[in-house]
Amino acid sequence: MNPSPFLPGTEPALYDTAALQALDSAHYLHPFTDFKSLSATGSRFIVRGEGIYIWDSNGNKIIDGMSGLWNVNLGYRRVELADAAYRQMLELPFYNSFFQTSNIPAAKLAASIAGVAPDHMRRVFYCNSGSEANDTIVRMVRRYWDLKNQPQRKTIISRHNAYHGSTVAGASLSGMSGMHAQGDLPIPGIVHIGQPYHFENGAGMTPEAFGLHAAGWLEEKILELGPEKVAAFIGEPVQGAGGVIIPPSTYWPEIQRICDHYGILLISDEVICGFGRLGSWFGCQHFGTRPDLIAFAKGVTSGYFPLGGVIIGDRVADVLIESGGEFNHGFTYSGHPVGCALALENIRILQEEGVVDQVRTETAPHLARQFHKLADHPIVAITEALGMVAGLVLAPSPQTRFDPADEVGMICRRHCFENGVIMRAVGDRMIIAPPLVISPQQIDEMIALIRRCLDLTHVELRARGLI
Ligand code: PXG
Repeated sequence: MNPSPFLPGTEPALYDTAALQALDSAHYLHPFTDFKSLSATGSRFIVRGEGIYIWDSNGNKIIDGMSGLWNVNLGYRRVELADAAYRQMLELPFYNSFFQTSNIPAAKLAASIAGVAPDHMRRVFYCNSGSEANDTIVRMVRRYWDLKNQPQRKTIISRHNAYHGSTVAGASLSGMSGMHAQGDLPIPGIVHIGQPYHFENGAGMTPEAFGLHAAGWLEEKILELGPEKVAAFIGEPVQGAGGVIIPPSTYWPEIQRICDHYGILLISDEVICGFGRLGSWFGCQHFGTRPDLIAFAKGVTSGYFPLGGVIIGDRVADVLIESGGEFNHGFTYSGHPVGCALALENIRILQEEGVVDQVRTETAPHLARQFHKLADHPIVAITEALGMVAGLVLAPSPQTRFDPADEVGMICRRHCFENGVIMRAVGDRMIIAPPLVISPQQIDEMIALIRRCLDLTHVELRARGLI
């Protein structure tokens, strides 16, 4: 009997990496990539995964400190997840949910998600990704206000440096200037306020005072636009792609108060935070907000299948349902039976193995303790951690910052990759989001590798005269 939940495998095969790179560069345009420069360097091929580890085509074993792309929460090679998909593929690989039909996994999963969501959220609308979830939300929010006879309430307020996806509406909701610059975004009716990044924007203020101050930017924007024109506010509980920006504890309660005061909808984009990442089922439960809509994707299937959706609170669902009339929106693969069967199994494992509680009570506190020890490193200005996400700022000294043009994050990221750990660089922030199943011993192994890579980065920055 194999005690590990991961399917045992043979040693990974070695591949002809150069041939794979040639193939890749001849035909495959990658997302968020400078095509020209990638074709000059060649891609790194990941060929296999097991637990928290992945292997590249040259046989290197690497700790996946980013859970794939914030999504492989149960780790790689979970046999039950693969089995659930296989069994459903044989039983019913596809049927649509359009013309008054349904399928068993889709209906069961909606109930299962309602069971872990906040009490007032009992309905689920499916799509295939986080971007589509947020596109769905834009349409749903506007439909809600139309049905409430307040069609002038169109504007959705988001934040700079937010990430809500890459479709036209998702990229518009996102607060990334580089994305807006391509394709004349944002679309009308989406505006942005500042992010609650204390280290960068809160000089001279305690985190608590800054949290209230940053939430106040929402109220200022509502008053500037006219409260009767504002439909909703959207935010990630912790900004992920923006660099693991963990807001002060005062921020979200004040945002909730402002939304309640002006009657505007609160949207929690839980594509990263949902399904246990912060040690709670959803980030809103950790921060104490009561959203009207939740966007989810990624961790719902631990990344084994593309599936996303929207969880809808009673305030919105009651109006959408009671008013009657068709909601003219949906996708071929809304409620895909294979993705839903896999997600059901994923949630069953999270529940039966107590993964979320284990993160909250055991592994996240351990990660925080170990990660904060990196703060003594000469090129680390601050460290922050919450649940299974953490970030640090690379800086020449606590009072100064590197020149963004020197791309120190990319230097550090390269050392990480070459030394067996994946960390993501966002400007001068180095971030991690390891699988929720990482053990305390594996956390120690990961932190030791990160320290080594910080040392190597330090040496390289000195050699380049950047310190
Ligand atoms: N909302 C949030 C909060 C996300 O993090 C999306 C929506 C869009 O999801 P899809 O499934 O459409 O990609 C995301 C996705 C990064 C990175 O570099 C992060 C994401 C996607 C790609 C890269 O950190 N998050």
